Amino acid sequence: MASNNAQLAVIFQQMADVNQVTGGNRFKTIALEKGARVLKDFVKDVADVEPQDLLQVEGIGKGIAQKIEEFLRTGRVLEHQEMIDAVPAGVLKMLDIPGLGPKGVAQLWNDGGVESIDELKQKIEDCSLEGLKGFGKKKLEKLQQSIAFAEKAGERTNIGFALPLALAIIDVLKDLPGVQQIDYAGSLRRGKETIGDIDLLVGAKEKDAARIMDVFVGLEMVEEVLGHGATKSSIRSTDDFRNIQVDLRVVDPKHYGAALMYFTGSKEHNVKVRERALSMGYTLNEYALADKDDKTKQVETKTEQAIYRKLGLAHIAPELREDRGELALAEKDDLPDLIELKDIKADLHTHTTASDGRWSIEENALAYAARGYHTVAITDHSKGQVQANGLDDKRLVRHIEAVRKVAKKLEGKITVLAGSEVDILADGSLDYPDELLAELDVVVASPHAALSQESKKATRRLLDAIANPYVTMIGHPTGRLVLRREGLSPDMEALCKAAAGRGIALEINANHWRLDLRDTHARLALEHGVRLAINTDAHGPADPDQLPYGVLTARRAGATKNDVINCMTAAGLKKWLKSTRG
Ligand code: DGT
Ligand code: CA
Ligand code: CA
Ligand code: ZN
Repeated sequence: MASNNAQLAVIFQQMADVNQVTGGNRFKTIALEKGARVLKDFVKDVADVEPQDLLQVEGIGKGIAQKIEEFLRTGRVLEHQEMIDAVPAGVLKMLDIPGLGPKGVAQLWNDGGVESIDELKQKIEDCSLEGLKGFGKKKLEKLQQSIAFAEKAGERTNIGFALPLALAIIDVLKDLPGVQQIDYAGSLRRGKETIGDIDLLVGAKEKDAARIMDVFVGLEMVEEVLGHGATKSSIRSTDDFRNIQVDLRVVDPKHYGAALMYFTGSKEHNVKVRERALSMGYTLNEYALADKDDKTKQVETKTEQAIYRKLGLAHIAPELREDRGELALAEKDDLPDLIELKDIKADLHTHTTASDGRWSIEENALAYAARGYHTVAITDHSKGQVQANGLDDKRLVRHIEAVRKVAKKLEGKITVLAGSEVDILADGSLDYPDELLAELDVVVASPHAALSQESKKATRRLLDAIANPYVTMIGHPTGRLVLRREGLSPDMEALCKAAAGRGIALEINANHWRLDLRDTHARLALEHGVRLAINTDAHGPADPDQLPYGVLTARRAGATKNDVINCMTAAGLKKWLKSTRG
């Protein structure tokens, strides 16, 4: 997503939230939310669109267009800042509590006199919110859990926020004079689902370092400079970029490989590599692999490859550097040939305006055709998802016809499959009868409700879904939301065994809020011979861009393209889908 669009989407969403908290005009909230959604999905950067063309875009009215224009001209929206200034900062922070929402925040603030998360915790504790409308005992207990979960999540951020920020900064720095190499390192390079801070590394000569640092701390996305030194500086990014800490280190290009290896981590991986180096008569630090007895004798410094090679190891992909047995595999040259983004040729879990998506069947399919995919499955929600406009049995029948019609029209361009994301109800039954599921090419069965069910019940529920003969895969099996919701904790081993037995797939939902299966679960699935699916669950045009997060998660699990059904050829996929129907 272009960063102007992303920033504006955040601004409009925040304005919509604050407007609700302050009891502002309802239509204004709707217009702002719509603006935020449209911008999120807008493929072109708004800066490249003529003002009069902007007004032609569905969902962008005069008010929104004026604010976009103001932002492009001044870098901010004045009304946005005024709105934020009018509400106590602690009240705004309460908007981040999962499951509360702007209306709840307004209620707590106006009628409960709560002005911060700490106050809220205190008042729940001493029962002084008793009798507050809409906040019964159960609701308050849930709230308490959400706050505790959010606190445990601490200062980490989703990879989906960290990666775009890192790329935006690199985009500016890479062209500065003297910059010979530049990479993001740390947990971001390892593709972890959450990031503590971003570690950037630049290879440049000492004489160029000061100027590079000056540009870095002066970037427009900088809110606060935490440190400004000759070879290391740290900043905290603005609200629009989620206040993420970014460290930048400049090293001499001669030491770049050793430094990149060191700052990529993980710490645990580094420890194992260093032990190996010592046992072979070397020392290893962020400058060099050197002779143990004479440290001035640097053996390798320039590239990671060379250092690993000297240590008798094949190059280990960053995603595998977690001390999960990768050294033993590298020693035998037995590392998996990890899946890459370009291997993905199908998306098997997508939505359209038939349920809660923001594009038509044809718009969806054409977008995937343009990406070079050979297949897309249309999998709208089932009737249990009332808030998502899920399809009842009758509507599904008509929807299948509509999908078949588009499929026919686009024959030769892309294969469009008729599917459903059918709800796995709390008791393990599916939201459509088998006769209806039999009409579909792809059945993604997913849990959406009752996500705090105890583990045994959750296992039973998911096992029942796996046993259904029409199910192609389980979608986002735990229903967790990264840093927001714990989700189900089923016996993953039992699910993997059952899925392997049925020959069906388990999904890695690539959306950065989900990443479900998570890396360790996906690894377990592979150990049991279960095929993985990597789907984006796209609801609109910007969502297919979530794919990298799913692929990184699969790489962390050690997946090759042969493990992932989305990498099959069109014919291979067709055959595999058939095989799931016994
Ligand atoms: P994060 O930021 O919490 O998501 O995780 P990382 O892995 O990015 O950790 P961070 O930012 O503290 O440090 C970046 C890398 O630098 C880390 O992965 C390994 C390396 N590193 C940092 N401190 C140490 C240390 O004390 N010992 C070793 N061996 N490596 C370290
Ligand atoms: Ca880090
Ligand atoms: Ca760091
Ligand atoms: Zn979905």
